[in-house]
Amino acid sequence: ADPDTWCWYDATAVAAQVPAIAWDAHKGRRGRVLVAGGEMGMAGAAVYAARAALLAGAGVVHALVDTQSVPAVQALCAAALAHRWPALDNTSPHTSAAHALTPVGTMRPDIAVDAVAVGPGLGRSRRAGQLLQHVVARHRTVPMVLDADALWHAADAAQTLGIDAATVLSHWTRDMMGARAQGDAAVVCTPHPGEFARLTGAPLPTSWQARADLLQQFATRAGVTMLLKGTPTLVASPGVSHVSVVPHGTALLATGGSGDCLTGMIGTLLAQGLPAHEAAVVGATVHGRAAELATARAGAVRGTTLEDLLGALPEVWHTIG
Ligand code: NPW
Ligand code: AMP
Ligand code: MG
Repeated sequence: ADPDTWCWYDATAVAAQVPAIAWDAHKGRRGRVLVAGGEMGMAGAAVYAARAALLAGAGVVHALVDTQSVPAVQALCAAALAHRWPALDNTSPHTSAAHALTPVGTMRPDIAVDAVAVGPGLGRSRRAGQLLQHVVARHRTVPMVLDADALWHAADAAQTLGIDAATVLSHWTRDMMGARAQGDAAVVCTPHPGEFARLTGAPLPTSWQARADLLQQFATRAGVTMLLKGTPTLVASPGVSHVSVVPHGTALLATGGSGDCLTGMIGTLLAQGLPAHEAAVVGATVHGRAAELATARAGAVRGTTLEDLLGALPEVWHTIG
């Protein structure tokens, strides 16, 4: 690979980026994260994102989920505050919902968050698309991670409008003042290869150099940090000349819900003030190293679950670097 393009993993540099938690911190100072998703039948995705956000050190996690998913969140992540999806105007098609939304009842408007993680288990309904637009519009001033079905909606909107998905993401994530146009992009998108292919409208190239180039171009056009999952994971950002490579993880992660955990972790790192590129690299590193530790503890991938991944996180945070 071209040495100017690639930034290989540097454990010391990654460790130095982990935000410190002050000894006199209170819960409002350790990062307040909103996880939005979890439609009926996929409460688990929001639960794993919320649990991983807490295990990454968040002080407060809010979960904005479908009404039917609230009991699962309360039972399986009792530390999170659960909120129901607002009732939204269902008369406008979701592709134009960015422009015309009528939220009827939502999270209390005085609830402040430091970062938003949207997409895990969000679903592909028009209602889910409206919720996405609502959440993105309402929280434009805080950093955000877009994953899973949030990316499906971006690809769907692109197809419907006949424009490319990078342009859709760019519009969604900038306010009228172009707040995110300056400096580091405070948005991270975390597609797996299938989701990235959906965003670009073309199969993923097989060569790593071509993948990195495509990811970098997409990140630049969209104005967001792009984390392409895989073995290894790649991270590209506008204004960052190299593509970072994160070579950690085991096939323990090849299981439903593992990406949702990563999304929650990146949400916390963003909430704690890490810039987008660093939040993506640190999140993927710790996620991958927790999988390695959990696999080593068990002696094999088979028989390990996401509970083992989450259980390994404290030691990874403690020993990183
Ligand atoms: P294939 O199978 O290889 O031919 P989707 P999703 C393709 C929620 N979840 N890794 C693949 O093609 C998520 O949060 C809820 C993966 C297939 O066509 C989302 O909201 C859970 N896929 C929602 O489900 C636990 C790859 O992409 C397609 C690939 C849908 O998310 C599970 C799959 O992608 C899940 O997280 C790769 N390396 N390469 C819960 N417990 O609540 C190609 N593909 O259709 O976006 O589905 O990722 O499951
Ligand atoms: P998702 O497909 O959204 O659930 O995300 C899966 C996560 O697990 C991503 O962070 C992938 O990079 C990681 N992952 C999946 N399979 C493997 C594997 N075989 N080895 C290492 N990491 C993996
Ligand atoms: Mg996923």
